[in-house]
Amino acid sequence: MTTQHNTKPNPLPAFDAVIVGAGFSGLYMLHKLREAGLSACVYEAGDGVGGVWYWNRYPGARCDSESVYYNYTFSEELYQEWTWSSRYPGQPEILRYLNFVADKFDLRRDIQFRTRVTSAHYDDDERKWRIQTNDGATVMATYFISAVGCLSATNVPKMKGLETFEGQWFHTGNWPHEKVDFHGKRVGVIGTGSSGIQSIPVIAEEALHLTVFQRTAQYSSPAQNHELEEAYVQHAKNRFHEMKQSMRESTAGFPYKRSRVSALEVSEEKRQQVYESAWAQGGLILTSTFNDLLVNEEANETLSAFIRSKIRAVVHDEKTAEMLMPNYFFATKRPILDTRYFETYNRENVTLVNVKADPIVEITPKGVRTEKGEYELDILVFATGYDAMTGPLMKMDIVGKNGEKLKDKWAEGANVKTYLGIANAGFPNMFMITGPESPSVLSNMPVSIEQHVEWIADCIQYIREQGYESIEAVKEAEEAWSKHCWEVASATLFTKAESWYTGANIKDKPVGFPIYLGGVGNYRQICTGIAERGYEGFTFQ
Ligand code: N01
Repeated sequence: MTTQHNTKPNPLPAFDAVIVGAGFSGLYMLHKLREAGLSACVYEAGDGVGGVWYWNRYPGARCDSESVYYNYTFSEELYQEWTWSSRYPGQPEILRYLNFVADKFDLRRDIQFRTRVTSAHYDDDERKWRIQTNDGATVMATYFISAVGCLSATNVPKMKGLETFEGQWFHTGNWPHEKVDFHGKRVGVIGTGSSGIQSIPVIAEEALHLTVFQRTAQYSSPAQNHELEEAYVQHAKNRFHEMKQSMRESTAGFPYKRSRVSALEVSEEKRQQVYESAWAQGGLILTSTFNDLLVNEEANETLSAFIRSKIRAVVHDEKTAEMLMPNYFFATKRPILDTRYFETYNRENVTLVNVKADPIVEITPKGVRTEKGEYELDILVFATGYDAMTGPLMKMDIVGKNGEKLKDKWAEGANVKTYLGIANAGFPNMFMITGPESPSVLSNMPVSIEQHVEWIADCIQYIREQGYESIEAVKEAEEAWSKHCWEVASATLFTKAESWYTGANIKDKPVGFPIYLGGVGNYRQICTGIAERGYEGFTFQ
């Protein structure tokens, strides 16, 4: 690992940049900074690259962005060299891809694995970050770059008695490397978000009995996953430049065409045809079938009702089907793609428990006790999600100028405020890749990651060329961005649901909407414009 020592005597190792996390974001950030001639060190808690794809090894884990679009596009050579096997890439394949990237660009030599950043404090005098890791080391860095991802702080709800459970328990986002054997076991899954809905059908096939503890019934549609034909992959490769441009200019980072038609301006028959066709096609396309599904309650209800009818048609037992009926606005919680999820409830070895009607009281040594009974279990799976977006950043003790803690800045009651989701007033030379108030989780992540990494690398280049030492977001610019973010979100139905998007899934977390919904293409233009105008909304020293 190359270190760059200051001219002033300094006993601590010093880097131009410290990057936290070796997932999609951290790997590309390292590559970009190296290209620009900077010394950089990546700290990664896992013992391999991959980020969420390193940790999420639960049964059935698969991405629901189509593989040919879920790629880096900064290198055409890389795009041409890698070939995906299925429409939606499985976790092992994505992990292989990220390892391939790390090897191709020789990234590992600047990554320190099995190391967590515990704190990052800005030294006002030195204008540098003092970064501590869990192995007791301290290093200095001019730039502190968070590449921690949006969904890496797992949420295991505090349930009375968990420590007394005599079986094994796991969280989907922190799954063991060894295969968990469900054969002959009584298994419980708490949670029916994307992770639960992907793992439930797979676990049900193996387990002696599966009990699903559902709090909120969810909309889910078939992924229609399948092996990819060589000709299809080749076609995607041939269209690399066109596809890259289209994704970068799009609303959500995919090269899909979005409808310009309202769901309410077509006949019932036409609407059903459109929904049936999207259903058969599979994937996230359902939300783009009409242009007002996410802003108009009546329009949304047409699609919500369509999905409910699909669930009813699949699930044989009426009582179970009723428990599975979602009643929020479709897609205001993260849309879910599944493979034979609702069919799973027709199996004799699967029981559904509605924990809204029959709440979990405690975990006992033998299993889960609800108000109405006890379910004996050998294995308990928490598919209970994440303290999203701010959670991974808050796990580190980040202290900016004048001793201000990021935790206090984003404290309870005060909505998160950032500038562009990239920077924070009071935290000079700190950058967040896909931070709160950027398009992040409501976009195709690699597209948004690349945009941030490239913007940050250009910004650092600018600072160096101009002979500045630091850059910092201006408070007023941050206020204005946050306000804009909220205005855009509140014109949609997204803010009406209780979801991890809003923070409602985490007890005592301030509820807001820290995702920019103005579209990936617009957002890119805004960020580029700000840079072109000499980094408007930032000050330099
Ligand atoms: O987490 P979630 P996830 N008692 O928060 C329930 C991405 N991802 O890991 O809805 C009982 O969505 C909770 O209930 P409720 C994707 O962006 C992508 O599944 O809050 N239940 C909910 O059912 C996704 O959206 C992929 O009422 C409790 C579930 O647990 C995000 O990660 C795959 C509870 C949590 O669902 C998170 O998905 C996997 C409690 N105390 C993940 N606490 C793909 O690309 C929580 N729940 C396919």
